[in-house]
Amino acid sequence: MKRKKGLGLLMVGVMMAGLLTGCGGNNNGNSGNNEPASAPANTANEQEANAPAEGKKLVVGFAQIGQESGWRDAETASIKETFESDPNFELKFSDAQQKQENQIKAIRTFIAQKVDAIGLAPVVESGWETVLKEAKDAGIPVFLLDRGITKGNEDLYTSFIGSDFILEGQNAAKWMTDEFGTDKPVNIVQLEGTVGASAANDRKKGFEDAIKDLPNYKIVYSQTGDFTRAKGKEVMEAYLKQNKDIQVVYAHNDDMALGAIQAIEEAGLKPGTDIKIIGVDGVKAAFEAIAAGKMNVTVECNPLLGPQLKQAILDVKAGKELEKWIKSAEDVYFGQKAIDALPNRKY
Ligand code: GZL
Repeated sequence: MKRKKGLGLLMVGVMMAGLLTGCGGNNNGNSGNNEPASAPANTANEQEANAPAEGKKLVVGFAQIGQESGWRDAETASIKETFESDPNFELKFSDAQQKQENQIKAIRTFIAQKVDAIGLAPVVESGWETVLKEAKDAGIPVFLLDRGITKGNEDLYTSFIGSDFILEGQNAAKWMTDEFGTDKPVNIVQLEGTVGASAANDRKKGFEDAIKDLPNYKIVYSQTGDFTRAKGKEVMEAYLKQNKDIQVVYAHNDDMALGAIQAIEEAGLKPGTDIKIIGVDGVKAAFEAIAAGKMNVTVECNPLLGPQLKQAILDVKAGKELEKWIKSAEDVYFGQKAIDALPNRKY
């Protein structure tokens, strides 16, 4: 361990020199073109400085959830691009197909392979204590990406890199109350994300807390669509068969919102006009739906977290103290602002 650490530190020192001289990467996702400010390309001598020192690369194991949404695919692309394009890193990537037991298995494999760092996007909040304790006992730093785990386990991971889901829910509610005011009845269908996921729990909490003292706002139906377009459509179809007197759909991600739009059209109603559509993520298809008048707002949640994960790993290997929560900076897009941003959206 000593030798590895020594080597690791030596190489990181070399890389840090390269990083400090070469790239001014930024540490938070930003709105507008939804790309973190790209670092200038390395010049020849910076590439030299970044060249892997003798000995091993930093090996990173990433336990990804799956491929349930456009957002998830964008996050996977960001992680792969970040680590596979850097000769100082080796990425071991696993796709759990939405199953927590597969993520736990992947983490155990990474521990057995003695990786230098583990990244995890926890599909649900609970059930991680045992395996993350095994990683801690093995001296391997764990970084949570995009979703959190049950509170009280902060000692089991180095940092959480991701968004403020409660704020996202509040921003969704704010758009709605700005749009409708408070003096007329507003019936809402809420399409919830994956049961038990922090993104779903907190987007629900932020939204519902924001309207709990507004008697005219009623959530008439709330059901999980598991963050997928197909399920979002299915849930919306079933509900419209029993009641069409709704004014808003609040979907915990854009993919479910896009599925609901299809169901609303097939029921003979006009999404975006008869029923206002609120999504979260900021995927390109949502911007296109807003431009087409079929969707009203998307609350951005930045998936381009690869650069932040890499920087966090380098900082820890260089002995730096990290924030427990490395937050993404995000925005809310509707109307002309969404139309103007569409050409620059990268995911
Ligand atoms: C948010 C992420 C969520 C996205 C969904 O950080 O966990 O999971 O909002 C994705 O699109 O499925």
